[in-house]
Amino acid sequence: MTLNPHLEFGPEVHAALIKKKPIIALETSIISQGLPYPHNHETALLVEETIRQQDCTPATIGIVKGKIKVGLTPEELNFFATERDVKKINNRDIPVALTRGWNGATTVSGTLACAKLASLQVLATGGIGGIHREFSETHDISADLHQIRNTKVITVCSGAKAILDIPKTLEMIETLGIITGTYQNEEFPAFWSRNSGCQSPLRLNTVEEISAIFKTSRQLFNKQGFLVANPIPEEFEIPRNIIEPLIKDSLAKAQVQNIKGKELTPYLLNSLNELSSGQSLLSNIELIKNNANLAAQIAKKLSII
Ligand code: PSU
Ligand code: MN
Repeated sequence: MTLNPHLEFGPEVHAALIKKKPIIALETSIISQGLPYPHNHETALLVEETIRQQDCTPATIGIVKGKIKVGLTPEELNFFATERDVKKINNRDIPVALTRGWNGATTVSGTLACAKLASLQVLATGGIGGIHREFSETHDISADLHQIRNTKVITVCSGAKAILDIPKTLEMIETLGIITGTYQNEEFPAFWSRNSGCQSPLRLNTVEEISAIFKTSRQLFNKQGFLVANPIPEEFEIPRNIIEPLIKDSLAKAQVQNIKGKELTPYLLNSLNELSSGQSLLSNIELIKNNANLAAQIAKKLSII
């Protein structure tokens, strides 16, 4: 199926490639670093099932003993959910992880790089990384943004995580030339909340429109990402005025404890889960499922145009 010696397809993905069934790429960092056990395992299974119900095939991507696995077996998925010290792998880490034979959970940037190798066209996640709020001191910008810019894949997410500086993240997305729009809404979403206070660059009305824009981009450019921001369903959102003070408290705690780099995003997500008594986790799970569902609808459209 593939000439790339570093890629291995799981049986379900292999069969889908032969049948030319639409495939959705999913990341593993959200499982290993983004959500606590057992919710991470349950969510990973639910998201895969959501995609199957749309007659598409899920391809959860991770690095297993130095191979890029596109489509995990139930045992491998369980490994990523239960093993506590799986490394968080972004795009730059992949060659090192493969050469050293590591296991690694891929972030959006790592997963996109792998999805491109496997010729997949759509990825679903919760929220992408972006520019952190303390940017002027730390210069912390997620590798997700540059990889999205470089990869001809549609990334379906609920915006950038609200722990970030959303206005600055939107500026950077524009600078990088990433097509960006909100599905059926005017504002850019803020992960747990439907609104961020920032106007979205574009309102995207239908999956037909999303597929058609992606197709046009592919005909024009070798590299151009497409970010589809899908607001969390209203019944599961946490309004901004409720989540924002908790974000501020979590950021202050992270600063006191000197948490930086790759540890920062998982630390903040975990702290918010505690401070919101599990509410942020419930919302996080619902928005991921919702994104998987939209990603599958887009992938089906893409397969017929
Ligand atoms: N979406 C979630 N939870 C997560 C992530 C996304 O709902 O934990 C992960 C993704 O893997 C994303 C990463 O790429 O967080 C961003 O981390 P950083 O800010 O360190 O680049
Ligand atoms: Mn970072």
